[in-house]
Parts: sequence; C-alpha cells; structure tokens
Amino acid sequence: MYENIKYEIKENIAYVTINRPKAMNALNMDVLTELYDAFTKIETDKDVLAVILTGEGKAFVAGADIAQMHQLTALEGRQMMIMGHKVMNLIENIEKPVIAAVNGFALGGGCELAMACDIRIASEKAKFGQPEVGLGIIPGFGGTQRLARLVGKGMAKYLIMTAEMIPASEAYRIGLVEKISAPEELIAEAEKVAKTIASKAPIAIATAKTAINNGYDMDMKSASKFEIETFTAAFGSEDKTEGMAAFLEKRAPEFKNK
Ligand code: CO8
Repeated sequence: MYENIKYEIKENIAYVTINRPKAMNALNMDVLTELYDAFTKIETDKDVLAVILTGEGKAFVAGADIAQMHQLTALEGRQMMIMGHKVMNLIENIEKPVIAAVNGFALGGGCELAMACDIRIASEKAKFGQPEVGLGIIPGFGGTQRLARLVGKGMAKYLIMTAEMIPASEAYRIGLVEKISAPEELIAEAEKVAKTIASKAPIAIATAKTAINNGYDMDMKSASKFEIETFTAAFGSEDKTEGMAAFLEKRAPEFKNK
C-alpha cells in the first residue's frame, strides 16, 4: 500500500517504519504524504492503543531530502515546509501515545519528527542534531520551537547555531530523549513502554496527552482551568468506574477501547 513506509498493527500497537534506507530515510514529499495518511488512519482506529515510529537501517531519519529541497523554489519549499508541519502537528496531537524508537541518525527533520512524538527512546547508536544552518537554512518542521520547549532556549540555540551532532547519551542528559537502550533491544524496549501505556485507560491516556500539550503553552491559571475540564471528561468515563472498582475488588481492570 505504501512505498516509503511500512505500516502494520500487532496486538493494539501500530508500527510505522520509515523505509528509504538508501537515502537514510530522508523525508521527501512522498514520505511526508504517506506518514500523513498513516497517522490519519491511526487517529480514528479503535484497535490502535499506542504507536511506535522508527526507521529502517542506519538512520531514524537523516533530515528532509536535500536532493529534493535543492530543486525547489522558495514557494515550493514553503509548501513542503507546510506539509512537514502538518505531519508533525498530526503526530503531536492525535489522541494516541506515539513513541519514537530512534535507531540511528535523527538529524534536521528527523530530530524534528522525533520531537513531535510523545516519548523518545534512543538506541545507544543514535545521533541527534539540527545541521540546517550548514545548508543555509534553519529547522523548518517545528524544530526552532519544539527543541527550545524540550531542552530550553539556551541549549536549543547552542544545538541549532553550532549544528553539532550529539550522541544518545548527551541527548539523554539534556532531556531530548527519555530513555536509552542497547541497539538490539530498542524495539523490545519501545514495545514494553507501549504495552504499559496500552494497559491503562485509553481515555485517560488521551486526556493526559491533551492536557499536557495544550496546557504547556498556556499561562498557569488557564492551564489549571484546562486541567479541570479535561479531568472532568476522564472522571465521567466508564473507565474511571471500572478502574476504581477493579482496585477496590483487587483485580485487574478491563478498560474499553476508544
Ligand atoms: N537528504 C537526501 N539524501 C540524504 C540525506 C538527506 N537528508 N542524508 C543522507 N542522504 C543520502 C546520501 O546523499 C547518500 O546517498 P548516495 O548513496 O546516493 O550518495 C546516502 O544517503 C548515504 O549517506 P552517506 O553516504 O552520507 O552516509 P554516511 O554514513 O557517510 O553519513 C549522515 C550519514 C551523517 C546522516 C550524512 O548522510 C548526512 O550528514 N546527511 C545529511 C544530514 C542533514 O544535513 N540533514 C538535515 C537536512 S535539512 C532539514 O532536515 C530541514 C528540515 C526542514 C525542511 C523544510 C522543507 C523545505
């Protein structure tokens, strides 16, 4: 069905694998379009409780496709950038947890893609960076904004202005990734996290994601109010009744799929 990505669902987990290893999984318009399509399907698929996004081969994603960008006019570049933003925003906002299993290079648009995910688990071999300024551009798939929000303004400026490539250990130290794994255990580690999240109440997971994402960009007073409203949605759910009953009856809860 897709030419540039692999997509499958196993035991309520969707696996999306970017599959252009010869070009280090670089994001061209075709890859972006296929990612957009896959995540649009995931958004409303009741069988999907968590997503693992990874890359085939040596790279997670080594950035936007430089060969393609080289040919584009400013207007065409803008259109590609808008498409990139659409993909990142979709991943960031769908009401399902998305885990980036960063297997190798996550550079430029690849680092930006990982940052649009909810949780990043990196192989010890992974490398991160925003090399755009060396190409005469700046991050254009949300990197100037998401990197600053994840690691702070100073570190984001350091990484973007120096274009330094950092190892997984440094990415972990600065809070760009949440976990590090041995390369051969990366997918198993991501599955462990995905299954843990999938075992919780889906409505609570969706509500928590919405509350954190939206509240983060609000002032504290508005964010508190927003938490009250989102909490109320979870509190009124069948899963709340089931989760609390299961605790009191000393049994495992049986949550409903979304
Ligand atoms: N785009 C296109 N092709 C790429 C890319 C890329 N980003 N990265 C690697 N490739 C290709 C190489 O050209 C090479 O192709 P070929 O075999 O035909 O020569 C193949 O992949 C293998 O790459 P290397 O031989 O270079 O492999 P190495 O192991 O020596 O190096 C690196 C791996 C370090 C990942 C190296 O390939 C590299 O530095 N890649 C470029 C990284 C980069 O600069 N990324 C940022 C791109 S800019 C960006 O992402 C902007 C996002 C916003 C865009 C807005 C839209 C307009």
